[in-house]
Amino acid sequence: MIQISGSSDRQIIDLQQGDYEELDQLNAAKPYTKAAFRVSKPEDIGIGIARAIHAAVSGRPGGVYLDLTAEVLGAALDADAGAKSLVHVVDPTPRQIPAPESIERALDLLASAQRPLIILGKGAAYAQADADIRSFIEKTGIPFLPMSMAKGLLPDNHPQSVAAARSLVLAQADVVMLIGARLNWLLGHGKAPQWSPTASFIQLDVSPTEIDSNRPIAAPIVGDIGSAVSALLTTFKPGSIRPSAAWLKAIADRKQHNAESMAARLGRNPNPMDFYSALRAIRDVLRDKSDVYVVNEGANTLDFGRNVIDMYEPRKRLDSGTWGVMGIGMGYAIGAAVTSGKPVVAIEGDSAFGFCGMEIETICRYELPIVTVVFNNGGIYRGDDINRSGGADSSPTILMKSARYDKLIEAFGGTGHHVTDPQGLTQALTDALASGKPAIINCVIDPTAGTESGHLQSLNPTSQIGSGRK
Ligand code: TZD
Ligand code: MG
Repeated sequence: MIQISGSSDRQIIDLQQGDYEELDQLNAAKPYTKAAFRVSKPEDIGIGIARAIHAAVSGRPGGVYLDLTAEVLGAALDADAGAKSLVHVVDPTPRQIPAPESIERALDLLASAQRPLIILGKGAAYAQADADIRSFIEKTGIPFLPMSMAKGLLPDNHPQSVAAARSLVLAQADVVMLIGARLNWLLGHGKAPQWSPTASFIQLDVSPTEIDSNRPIAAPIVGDIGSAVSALLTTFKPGSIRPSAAWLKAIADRKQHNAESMAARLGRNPNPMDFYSALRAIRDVLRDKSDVYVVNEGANTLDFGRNVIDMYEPRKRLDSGTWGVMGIGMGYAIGAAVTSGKPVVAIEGDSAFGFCGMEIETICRYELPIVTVVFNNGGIYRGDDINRSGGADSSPTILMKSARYDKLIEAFGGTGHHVTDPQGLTQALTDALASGKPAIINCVIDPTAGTESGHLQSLNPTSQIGSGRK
């Protein structure tokens, strides 16, 4: 994504003389973007756009900022400059072929493995090398685990998916191949106790500086994922890589055990609804609608949603991602609907929705086929927290339980639904998707059902406020 903006008068900004909307935008943007550029001369506009495109899409893609000074904005710009610069950018994503010996080294390591594992990150999904990735996984028989935005690269019901045995495979794999996935907090930094301290890692990444970031990588493959996987496929000798029978059996047993507990949780029908019974209803409606994009944010709403809603196609799930940021939901939903023309279901925590909910005006103005399901549990994580300081105000994590998010969209001509049970949710979601029009479903969830930080309680410090409370 390239963000283009005009800037106030440079001389006034640089001397901090106090201009209308004075801000040194270029420097403000630098720490948060992959690159930031400024165009100061009208004749440089084409070069500026070309530089921004190269920076945004080459290597690991990222957001880029382009600042246009008042002189550039005030000049009669060459109307074709943008188009010309696009022609100049012949191939913004040239292949980055990995070294052949890095391919051999990785295949040798995999051949030595008893308990191999492949982790697919969103880099693997972005690479759009779906057929080769699937072919490598199926030909080697290696179990794979998709990170949340790689879900659907191979369908979630693929027999080699080990999403349902995640903790077992992380702890016990002896050789791990990371494809476009980083060993960041989402993967426990690759460290014990989540991982075996003796596991060896292979990492496919377009960015050489990612190698050894958290743990030594025995076999780095630096290159674009498409070239790397295709080289692996052509160099690989069939039969040379064999996950042990004991490994596959241990995984199958754990998958079955976990699938049974999940089925039991999903099968319950508590009143009021909990996350599972609501997500079950959504899952069942979406099961045969693989064209639908799924957007998901929140804490429990995100963590449970990721596990319950299966994806069958790549790049169809958009969520809070690496930084766990709230407020991306409505923007992602609008982006997905506009660029694909396909329907979107945004599954939003009520707090998460509050960060971006006003975008429903845009959704209604453009009549986008977006159904927003607000999981209304009356709060951040849960709706029954108490104020530990003992004051009369409610806890700062509490939101209004009686809020009718469905009424919001009616103000803009959209359709609101208020549901309190899975049958109502099924009906409302089915109707809303059939209409192809903007809708919000206010989905009432038990305020006591969630946990602080979803599944990430280990990251929470213990509150000192009111800790001596009786
Ligand atoms: N601000 C921003 C921009 N990003 C964040 N991740 C947070 C604050 C902290 N935070 C989380 O990590 S999840 C969350 C916040 C505020 C909201 C969770 O409440 P929810 O979800 O209602 O969206 P559940 O279903 O009630 O857990
Ligand atoms: Mg909530």
